[in-house]
Amino acid sequence: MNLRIKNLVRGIATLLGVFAVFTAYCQSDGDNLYNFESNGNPIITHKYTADPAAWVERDTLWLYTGHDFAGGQKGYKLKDWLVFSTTDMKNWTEYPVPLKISDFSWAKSGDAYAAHVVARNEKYYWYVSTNWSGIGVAVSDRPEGPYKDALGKPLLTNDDCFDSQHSWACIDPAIFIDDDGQAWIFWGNGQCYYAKLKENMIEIDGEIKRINFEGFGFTEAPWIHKHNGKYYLTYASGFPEKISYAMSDNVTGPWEYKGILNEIAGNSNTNHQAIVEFKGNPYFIYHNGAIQTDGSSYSRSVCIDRLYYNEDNTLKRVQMTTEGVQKLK
Ligand code: FUB
Repeated sequence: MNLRIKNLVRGIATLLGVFAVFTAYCQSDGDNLYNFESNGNPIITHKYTADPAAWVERDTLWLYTGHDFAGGQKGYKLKDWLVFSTTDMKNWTEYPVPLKISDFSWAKSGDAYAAHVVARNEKYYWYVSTNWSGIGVAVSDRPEGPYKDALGKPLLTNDDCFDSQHSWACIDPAIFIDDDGQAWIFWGNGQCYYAKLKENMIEIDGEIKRINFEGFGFTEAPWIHKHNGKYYLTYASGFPEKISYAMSDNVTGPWEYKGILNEIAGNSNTNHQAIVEFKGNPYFIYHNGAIQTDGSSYSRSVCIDRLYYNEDNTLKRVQMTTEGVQKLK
């Protein structure tokens, strides 16, 4: 065979090899992906999932959750966080465990409490609460991870919660990136705090402030979103928790209390909401204790229902359903 023919044959063989690997990759889900369909609420029934946060990117909704232990627990026991994705709200993929509390060497508390993931500058940042060890941030190049501690120390600690005395005050981070590109972090238990994040997403920029307004019965789980130019602060109030909300024309307030958004979520003391719009539909994502009767508050399950606005931009009270949301086309 002359050299030209040899090179041609080698080129075709390489192309065929690449094609074969590519085809195998597309056909297999990989050993570590788990595909399932949701049949109403709770949407995930093979594991206990809590404290949802969601992020929408192109045609995919990414769902990040905490991971409760099975029934009969006497307190919140969570050691890792989980990640799921969907393109139609019915068919879901679960990825390998992307982040564990043990990935934060400084988190002596060992509690993988509520978290929030956002994307910025082609990286994904996972803000986690650890109960009394503070709020940390992990980073990855891909939404599904794996993630690595970005700082090697907490981003925020109890010292930053200047008006709080209890050990679990520095929890439940919620990130909001405004239309002008400024990223904000909100967090707290009992008292609600907020601050700017620097462009690098791993440093606080300037002063930490506390939110307060008439009617603000804040327990935990702040979440900020924007709709039609209005800012919405949703949060857990009371205990057992309902989700309440306030509105403002600015991300820094002043806030006006608007009422209850979601009632106590059956069989769970906590409720922890996330609000996102996906393919034109606003969704209210939360957890309840519906799967197992001896699990209740400590073996929770993520649910999704629709969120609706009134004409004046206020929110209609959420109707929690067992049917859940419809499959998207
Ligand atoms: O999952 C532990 C804690 O329970 C979260 O940090 C709170 O929001 C509540 O859901």
